[in-house]
Amino acid sequence: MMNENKLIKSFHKSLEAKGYQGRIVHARHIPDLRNDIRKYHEQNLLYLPLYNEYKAYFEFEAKVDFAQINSLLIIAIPQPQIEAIFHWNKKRVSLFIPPTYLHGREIIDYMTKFLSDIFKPAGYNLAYAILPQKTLAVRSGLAEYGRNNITYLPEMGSFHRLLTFYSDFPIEDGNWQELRMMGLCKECSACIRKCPTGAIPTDRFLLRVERYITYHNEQPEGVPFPEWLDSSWHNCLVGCLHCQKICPANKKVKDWIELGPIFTEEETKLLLNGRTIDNLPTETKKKIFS
Ligand code: B12
Ligand code: SF4
Repeated sequence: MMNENKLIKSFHKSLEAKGYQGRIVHARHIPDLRNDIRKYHEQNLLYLPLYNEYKAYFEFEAKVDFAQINSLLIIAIPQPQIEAIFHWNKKRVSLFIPPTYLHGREIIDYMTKFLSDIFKPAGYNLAYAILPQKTLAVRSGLAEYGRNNITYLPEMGSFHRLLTFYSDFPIEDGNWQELRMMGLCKECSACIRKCPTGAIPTDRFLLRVERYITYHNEQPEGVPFPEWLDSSWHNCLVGCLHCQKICPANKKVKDWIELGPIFTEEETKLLLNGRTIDNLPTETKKKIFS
């Protein structure tokens, strides 16, 4: 146990040195986690097309190539917004990409190595996990829910990415809590009032996914926006930031913006004309991929 305690300390210290946060929970809560989603599905409260789309996350199977899963490691990493700049009719137009949309694969690879460097030398294994992470983050005590159903941490607000790993690292049971809403939300309804589509209900906590701007703008090319979605409500290149930008718990992070690609007037024109990526000049292609 001595060595395990040392590893837990090293885990927290290494994360904190990077500005990250993490928790380790006992694997016996895996069925509880599944049940946290199943119970809403059984009451028909989850939007069925979305449920089916993300079934692998909600009805997740814990498969790893080591003998036994003993714990779940959940990590939160701060993430900025990215500003992409376009030029149109001699004007500069900034379009934002919300936190967590970019570089997902690189961050998973980076964190796999980061955590392996801590746990592998002691003989423990790790595997990236696909499961409902907001629920796990709140159950583990790492985060709290905002009314907008997004998770919040004190220093990062909602501008973070969650990552989960299965491990055979043994942990004593203890970190499993009731789902918790941020204290700040008790006296606040800014996100409810700001959301133009009414996706954040007042009669229940669970969001109305079918009203999300994000749900609709993440649909593949060719799927039209519903008629009720007013085009003036769009506020990002993809996703939505209405409720996160207005939120007082994001005061410290809401202006954290990193500069992304800058598209010239000519490039913007090509994109608006629907030119496919394969038929774009090499320089423009590079910007798109970045
Ligand atoms: C499916 C999904 C989507 C779907 C559906 C969203 C949804 N609400 O389910 C779509 C495509 C629409 C989407 C949109 C977005 N997503 Co998304 N999405 C996911 C995914 C894959 C699963 C989420 C999930 O578990 N949904 C199931 C629902 C039922 O769970 P829930 O929303 O947590 O609901 C819980 C609460 O309502 C709670 N509850 C019920 N009653 C009560 C009562 C009280 C008092 C309390 C406290 C709690 C409570 O119980 C429910 C179940 O536990 C995760 C990645 C992952 N692996 O987890 C990313 C993830 C949640 N998404 C993320 C992000 C950033 C977004 C967007 C903000 C992107 C954007 N800027 O536009 C939006 C906004 C989403 C929102 N407001 O919820 C991040 C969240 C980071 C964060 N800080 O929370 C994640 C974790 C991805 C990541 N790796 O970082 N997403
Ligand atoms: S805007 Fe207010 S109610 Fe909504 S999540 Fe933030 S603090 Fe909570």
